[in-house]
Amino acid sequence: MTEKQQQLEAFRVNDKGQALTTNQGLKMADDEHSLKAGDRGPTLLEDFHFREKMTHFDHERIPERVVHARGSAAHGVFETYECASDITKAKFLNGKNTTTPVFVRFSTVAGSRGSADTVRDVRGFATKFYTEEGNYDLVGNNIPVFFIQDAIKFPDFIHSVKPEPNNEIPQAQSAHDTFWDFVANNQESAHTVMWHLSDRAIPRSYRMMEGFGVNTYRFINAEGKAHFVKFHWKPLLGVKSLVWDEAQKIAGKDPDFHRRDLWDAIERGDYPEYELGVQLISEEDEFKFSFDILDATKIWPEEEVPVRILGKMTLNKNVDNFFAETEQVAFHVGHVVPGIDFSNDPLLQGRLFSYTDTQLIRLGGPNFHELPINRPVCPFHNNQRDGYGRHTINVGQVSYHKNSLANNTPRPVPEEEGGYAHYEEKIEGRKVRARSESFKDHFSQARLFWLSMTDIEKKHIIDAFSFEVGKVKNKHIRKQVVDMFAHVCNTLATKVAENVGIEPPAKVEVPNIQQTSPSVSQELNPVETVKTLKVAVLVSEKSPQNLQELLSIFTKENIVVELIGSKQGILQGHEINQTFSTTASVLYDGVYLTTSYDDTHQQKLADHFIQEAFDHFKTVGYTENITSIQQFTRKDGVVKSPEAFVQALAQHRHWER
Ligand code: HDE
Repeated sequence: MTEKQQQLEAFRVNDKGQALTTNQGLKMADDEHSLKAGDRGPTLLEDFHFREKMTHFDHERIPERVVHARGSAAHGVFETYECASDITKAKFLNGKNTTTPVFVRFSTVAGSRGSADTVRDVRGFATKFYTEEGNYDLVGNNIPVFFIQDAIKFPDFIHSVKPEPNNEIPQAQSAHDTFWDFVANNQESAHTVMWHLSDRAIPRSYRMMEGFGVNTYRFINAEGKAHFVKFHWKPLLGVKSLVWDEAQKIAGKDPDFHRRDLWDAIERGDYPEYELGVQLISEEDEFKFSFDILDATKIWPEEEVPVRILGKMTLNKNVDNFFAETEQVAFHVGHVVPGIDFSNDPLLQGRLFSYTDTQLIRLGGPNFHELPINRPVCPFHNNQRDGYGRHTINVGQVSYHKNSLANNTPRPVPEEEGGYAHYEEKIEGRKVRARSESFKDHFSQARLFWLSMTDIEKKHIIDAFSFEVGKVKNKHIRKQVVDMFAHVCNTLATKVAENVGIEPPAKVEVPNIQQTSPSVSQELNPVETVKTLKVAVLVSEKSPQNLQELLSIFTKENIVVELIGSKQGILQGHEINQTFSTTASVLYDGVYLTTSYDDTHQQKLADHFIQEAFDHFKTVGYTENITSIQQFTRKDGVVKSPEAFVQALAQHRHWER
C-alpha cells in the first residue's frame, strides 16, 4: 500500500452491516416515514431526521468544473527508471526506482459533467504526485499545444466553445458558430485547431493517448543550473483513436465509454502504463529556435529536441468514491516542488492564478487542501487558520510569524535544506499590454503538422473540417475559416470549401516549411499490440463445439472477449455476455463470427454488426463457411482463422479497404 493509500484508509468508511443513524450518531427506528400529525396529516417541523436527510440532499451538488467538468480518475504509482539529478533536484525524480504515489484525472474540456466521453475534444491528463516534498501537479492535455497564447483570452475562448449562451446548444461540441467565429478571428488558434480536427481528439481510450504538459516549465538541479522543460506522457499501449462515425455512435450507445474502459481495465488488472519524458532546452539556447519556446501554440519538434524518458507511471487502483476523490481533487499548476519552476509563458502565468481561484468557489473555501484526496503525504505547517470546513485543530496560541512564543516556528527552511526558492531569473522591461513579435507566426507549425500527417490522417482532418464547418450556419464564418486555413494548405482549404459550399479561397502564400515532424503522426508511430483490445465473438447453438479453444487463443494474448448472441444464457459452458440489443459493434475493436443465425431478424442484426465493424476499418474474423461474410472476404483485415485474426487485430485499423 502506498503512503497515500495508507493516509486515505483513515478516512474510508464502510456502511455495510451498520445501524442507520443520524449524522449525530443517533440510531433511528424508521427511515421511511416522515413524522406526521396523524396517518394522513401534515409533516411536523420537529422531524429532525427528515430535515437532516432532506437538507443534506438539497446541498449535495457543488459547481462542476468550469472546464474539464467531465472526468474520470485512478490511483497509481510513478517509478523512476534512472536518476535525473543532473537536470532537476526534485526528489521524486532523483534516484533509480524511486516510487511516488499518484492520482490521475482524465477529462474532456467543453462538456458538462454528464456529457458523453467520445466527443471531439481535447482530453485533460492531470497528475498529482504525492511526493515527500509536497504535492506536485502536472496538469496536462493529450494535445501538446493550446488554442491561445495569453491567459487573458481563456474566458473568451471557453465561452466560444461552450454551448451558446442563448439556447445552451450544442453540448460538448465545437461544431458550432461561436467556436469557429473565435477561431477565424483569433488566428493563433490555427495550429491547435489542426490537432483538434485530427484523430487525437477522438481517442480510443484514456489508456491509449499521450499526455503533454503543454506549457514550458523550468528544471533546476542542485547546482542551480536551469533548463527549460516540456513534459510528455507516452502510453505503453501506443496512441489509438476512434473513427468519427464510431465516436458519434458510441456517444449514444455508451456515453461512459472511456470511463468504463478505464475502470474495467484496472479492475481486470490491466493496469494502464505511461512513460514520463522531458524535452530540455538549456537557458543559453533559449533563442536558437525558429519559434519562441515560451509560446504554448508551438511544439518543440521531437526530432529537434529529443524526449528523455525518466520513468513509468502505472494506474493500479480505482477510486472508492467518485465524489470524494475524482470530483474533489484539486489540481493546480502552481503545486510544485524544489527543482521545478515556471517560465514566463503567458498562458502558464495566467494558469498560476486561475486554478486555486476556481477551487475556492468549487470546493467552497480555502481549506480544500484538507480534503483527503488533496492532502500531501508529508506534514504541512503554517499560520493559516480558520475558514469554511476547517478540519485541523491547530493547538497553541501562536498563529503568526515572526514570534518568540513558539520559538519562531513554524520556521522557513533554507534552500540548501530543501526549502523552495524561486529561480532567480533576471527580468527587465516595460510594463506593456502587448505580445512579443516572436509569437506572431501562427501558420508555420500548423503547416508542419499538416505535412507530417499520412494520407489517411489528412483525409480525417479534411472530413473533420467539413463536418465542423458544415455545421456552422453563418456563411461568412465558413468563408473566413476556409480563407484562414488556406495559409496552412491551399488544397486542404479548397477541399473544405467545396464540401461546405463556399467559393475556394484566393491563393495565398503558405509558410516555407520543408521538413516534417514524423513524431506527431499516430500512424507513423504504431505500437502493434492486441493487449486489452476488446473483441466481440458472435455465437449461437450452431457455433462449432471448439469455442473454448478459440477463446483461449484470444485470452492468451490478453484480448478482452465478449460473447454476443441472439439471447443471453450459457453456451458450451461460457456465458453469452451480450445480445444484439444490449451491445453494439462500435464498442469493440474487432469482431469474430462463428455462426450464422436461423432467425432472419437476428441474422440482419449480425450482418449490421459486421458491416459496421467493416466500415470502421476493424478486423473481422470468421471460422465457418458463413455465407453472410462472403461480400467482405478478400478485403484487407477480413481473415479466416483465430491466429490470423490476432495478427490482423494488432494493426487496429485497416485503412486500405
Ligand atoms: Fe486548465 N483549467 N486552464 N488548461 N485545465 C482548469 O481548474 C485554465 C490549460 C487543464 O482534472 C480549471 O480545477 C486557464 C492548458 C486540465 O481537475 C481552471 C488556462 C492545459 C484541467 C483552468 C488553461 C490545461 C484544467 C477548471 C489558460 C493543458 C482539469 C477546474 C491560461 C496543459 C484538471 C480546475 C482536473 C482545469 C484554467 C489552459 C489543462 C478554470 C486560465 C494549456 C487537465 O482553473
